[in-house]
Order: sequence, then C-alpha cells, then structure tokens
Amino acid sequence: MTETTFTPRVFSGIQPSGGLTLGNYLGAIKRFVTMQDEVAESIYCMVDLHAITVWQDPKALQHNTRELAAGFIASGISPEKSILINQSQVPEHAQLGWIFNCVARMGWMQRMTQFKDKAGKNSQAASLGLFGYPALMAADILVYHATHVPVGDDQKQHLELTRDIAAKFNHDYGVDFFPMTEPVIEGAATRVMSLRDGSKKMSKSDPSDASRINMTDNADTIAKKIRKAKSDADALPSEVKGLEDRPEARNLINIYASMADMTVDQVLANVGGKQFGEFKPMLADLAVAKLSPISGEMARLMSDPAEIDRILAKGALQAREITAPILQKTYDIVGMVRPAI
Ligand code: AQP
Repeated sequence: MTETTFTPRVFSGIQPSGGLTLGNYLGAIKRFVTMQDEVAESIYCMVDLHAITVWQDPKALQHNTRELAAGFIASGISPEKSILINQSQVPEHAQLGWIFNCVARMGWMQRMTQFKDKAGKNSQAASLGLFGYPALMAADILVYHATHVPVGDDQKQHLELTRDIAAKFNHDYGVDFFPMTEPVIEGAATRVMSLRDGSKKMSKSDPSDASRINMTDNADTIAKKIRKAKSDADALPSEVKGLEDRPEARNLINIYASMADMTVDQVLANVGGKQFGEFKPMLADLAVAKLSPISGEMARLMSDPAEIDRILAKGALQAREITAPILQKTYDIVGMVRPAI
C-alpha cells in the first residue's frame, strides 16, 4: 500500500473544568499560539464533553467554557487564523469516539495513568466516560486527520494511545486512513508543578487555590502565591545539575525560563547564588508582567459573552467542513449504510 501524505494540521484542546491555570498556559496555550503561524490549519477546542466525565455544575460549565475561549483569544489565538470550537457543537467528535470505543482494547485503557490518578482509590464509582476519555480524545484529534498535537507532558500516554487506535483501525480495515499523529511537547515548562508540592502537577481541580496561579488572578494574588510557594533553604545553583532532588526549586526555575523565553541554563547563569527571598520577587514581577495583559483582555472579552458564542458557532461551521467528510468516509470504511448522494 502506498503511504498517504497528510497535510500538516494542528489540533489541541483544554477542558473547561475550572479556570485556566499557569500550567495550561505554559504547557499548552503558549505553544498553540506559535503553531497557528507555523502550520496552515489549526483547530483549538474547549473539550466540554471531556469536562463532564467528572461532575460539573451546568452554569459553571457554561461560564468556564466561555472563559476558556476568552483565555485562548487573550493569549493570542486568533479566530481569524485558527478554528476555535467547543467540542459539543461538532457532533462528529462523539460519533467517531464511539467507533474508537470499539477499536480500543480494555487492556490499553486500563493502563492509562491519568484514569488511575483521577479515579483515585474508588475507581468503581468513577464514570464510564472517565474511563473511555482517551478514546474520545483520539477521535477529537483524528476526526481532523490532525498531524500535530501540542500538549503538556501529562498527555504523552494519551497521544501514544491515539497512535495505537489509528494503527489498529488502519490495520483491521486494511486502509491507510488515519495519520500517526505527532505529539508536540516542547519548552521549559511541559510539566508545571503545584506551588505547594513539587511532586504534584499544577491542576485546575486541586482543592487548594494556593497550589496554582489562575489566569484570572490579579497582580497581588500572583505575587502572594509566589511568595508563599514551597521552596527550600539553599541558594539557587548555577547549573542544572544543582536542581536534582530539589523539585520545588526546579519548578520555579522552569516557570521563570518558560515565561522569559529563556533556557534553564540561561536563567541559572543569571540567578545562581541567589536565595529564594531575592528570586521570588523577580519571578513574581515577570509573572505579573506576562499574565496581567492576558487577564485584562479576558475580562474585556467576558463582558460580551454573545460575541464569544458567535465565534464558537462560526468555528463549529468551519470545523464541520473538515469533520463531516472524514466521519462519512470512516462510516463507509466500517460498513455503515447511508443514502446514496
Ligand atoms: N501542570 C501542567 N503543566 C503543563 N501542562 C499542563 N496541562 C495541564 N496542566 C499542566 C496541559 O494543558 C492542556 C489541557 O489540559 P486539560 O485541562 O485538558 O486536562 P488536564 O491535563 O487534566 O488539566 P488540569 O488542569 O489538571 O485539569 P483537571 O484539574 O480538570 O484535571 C493539556 O495539553 C495538558 O497537558
């Protein structure tokens, strides 16, 4: 079989399961913005169907979906250059998701560490949706034949599963229809850790607000959270090796490097020898300078929710021009009967 060449296309999504965090921004959105100029077509998604795999208050879900869209736009994603959607307005995601539920194997899904982390000790009480989440995520990506997916490090395993699903579908049906999508996991902050515990990922749903910087936090709150962030008593090292076994110090340095668009080596060359008492105010000033314009613009956009809804409705129409033919072709491959055109 001759190998199909797929046009470069970027897809990625974020759950509106709470407010955006600095982890989402540095791990994902910052890269979304650069990729929209590097690749001809990019689609960015508020994955609301994923969000309800754990309980979401309906009113809060609507608010969070619009606020996430505002966060994307305020960070530099242009609705003119990229297609901006919420997942539930493009039904082909869920439709292909069902087909992939029938392709993915139970054993593959049982190995997903994010399910184990999120379901916790009481996995019997977790929703079926939380277990099946990675098959829907594969559909989100492959319903666009996306070739590149910018994500944080925690999504690596789900991207590997996406490739397994594509390969099994192609193999089982004897086609070369779905691409082998490449994860794009780049930069100094692919895994931003909690400000309270350097071994835990910074997360929207962490019960402790002090553990994260929210994109809507004001300057005082950002400065206070950084001042109180867990650190240690030693001075900062001048070389990366000196960050070994110092997870909190490494995290704060990674955050600084990513926000300043520097490498960790460059940052350490500047701050090596300083105590946290001196470094934390530098980090707070940088964070406020970078994040305040974004939160200001988010607030402005949120004052006109109808405009956000218009952008998402337009995005859904554009998205369906791509997804409807790919789903129909998938149905043909699988053997579903449909009316002759
Ligand atoms: N701490 C992080 N560091 C780097 N990247 C991160 N991402 C999330 N947290 C970090 C990246 O953001 C994108 C969207 O993630 P998501 O909201 O869809 O799911 P998540 O990874 O489960 O994010 P949260 O904040 O932890 O959400 P909740 O609390 O609802 O589970 C992904 O590219 C992710 O890698």
